[in-house]
Amino acid sequence: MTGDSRTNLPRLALHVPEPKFRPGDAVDFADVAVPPAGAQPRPDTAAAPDSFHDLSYTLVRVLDEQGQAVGPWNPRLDPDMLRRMLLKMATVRAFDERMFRAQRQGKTSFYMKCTGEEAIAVAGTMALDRDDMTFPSYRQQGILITRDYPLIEMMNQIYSNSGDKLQGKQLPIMYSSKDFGFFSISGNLTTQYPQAVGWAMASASKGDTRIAATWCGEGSTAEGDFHSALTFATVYRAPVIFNVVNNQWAISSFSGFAGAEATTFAARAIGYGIAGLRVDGNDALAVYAATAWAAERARTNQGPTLIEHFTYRAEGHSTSDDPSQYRSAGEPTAWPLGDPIARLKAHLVNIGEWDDERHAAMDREVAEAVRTAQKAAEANGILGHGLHQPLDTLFDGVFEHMPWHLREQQAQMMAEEEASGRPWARKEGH
Ligand SMILES: Cc1ncc(C[n+]2csc(CCOP(=O)(O)OP(=O)(O)O)c2C)c(N)n1
Ligand SMILES: [Mg+2]
Repeated sequence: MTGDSRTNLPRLALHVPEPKFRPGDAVDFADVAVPPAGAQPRPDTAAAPDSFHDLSYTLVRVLDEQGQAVGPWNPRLDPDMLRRMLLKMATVRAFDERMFRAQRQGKTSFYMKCTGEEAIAVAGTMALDRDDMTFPSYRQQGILITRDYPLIEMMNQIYSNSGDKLQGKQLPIMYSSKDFGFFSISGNLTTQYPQAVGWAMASASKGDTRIAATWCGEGSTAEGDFHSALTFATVYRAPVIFNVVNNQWAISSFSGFAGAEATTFAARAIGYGIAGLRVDGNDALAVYAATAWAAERARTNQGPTLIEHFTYRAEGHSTSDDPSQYRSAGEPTAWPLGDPIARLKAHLVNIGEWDDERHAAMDREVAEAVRTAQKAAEANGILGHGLHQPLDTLFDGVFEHMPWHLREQQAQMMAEEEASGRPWARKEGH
């Protein structure tokens, strides 16, 4: 570039973030600060947000390296609840494995796993009330599974088959269930944030007691919606929990492109004057305790909390992704916070409430439950095998009264299908 004659000044330059490790590099996460479990103070739920800024720069941790639950954040859950938490996390993982394979077998066009992040949705949901409203991203299938949503319904949606309650109108995995307090997933990143705040504000303005919780990835915090949501929430002290799932990657962009080199994602809370916590996202008990604390604040009109869950996306972004093209294969195993299922299992073993045989039996049980649901869902159809939603329903459910131009398009589509001689299922046929 020419045009500037002031040669006595330094030339301006941009900083372009670069991830530490690329394919083929040896991985060393020694510079990831992992404070000891139990070392972080737990403020009173009525404490002012500016009295615990340090909690946005550390990691709230409960489970130590020996599998003991330690410190003031220990939620002291009874063993039945811990076993239920483990079962739900194992179910999420088994479901993910099965549906990933189904995509590779051509039974669906798309799937997204949450491997390594199971604790965040499962423990977070267990710390909420059943009638609290959730506004998830696409990686919180653990919410539905924890609330006992039928696996077959999730699979019907993934297969867009004749049993799909969303009539094949959503991308696979973009579930929606009002009855289970699970807001429709949107592919447009972070739209759920202002929607959660709006819902929470409505709940408060009606004098209701239910709160909202929402989740987005660390990459999604770069969206404008994230910031306008936080502004509304702090101004009106909306009863909402903001979860930022920092799994280090946004498809092939590392967290540095969303600002991770400069500060933590939890510290975003400080600028807005809301409560911030940074939590070990692979520690189910820390996730539970942080969510319960934030829920208590919301329920007692102390306002919103932003929780950064520090974790690692152990597998690809989706079935359309190949992480070996942009990151080192050594990262998932070198990640210093371990595997959330293995850590909760070690804790249950440590307190004498679990063992390898029971764990193996549980794995068999969840695999069987997933297999049974899959068989039943596949009887309703898989991709390309005809048992899809009747074609003439394609235009339904958008407007209460279908406008003339859609009626015209629908009629044209049906006429073309009729003329083509292709077999297709009419609405009446079902
Ligand atoms: C508004 C918008 N921009 C871009 C995309 C494409 N996109 C889909 S997922 C994704 C990465 C999001 O990463 P992150 O927020 O970290 O969530 P993660 O996938 O890691 O859970 C991108 C860029 C989109 N869906 N919507
Ligand atoms: Mg991410």
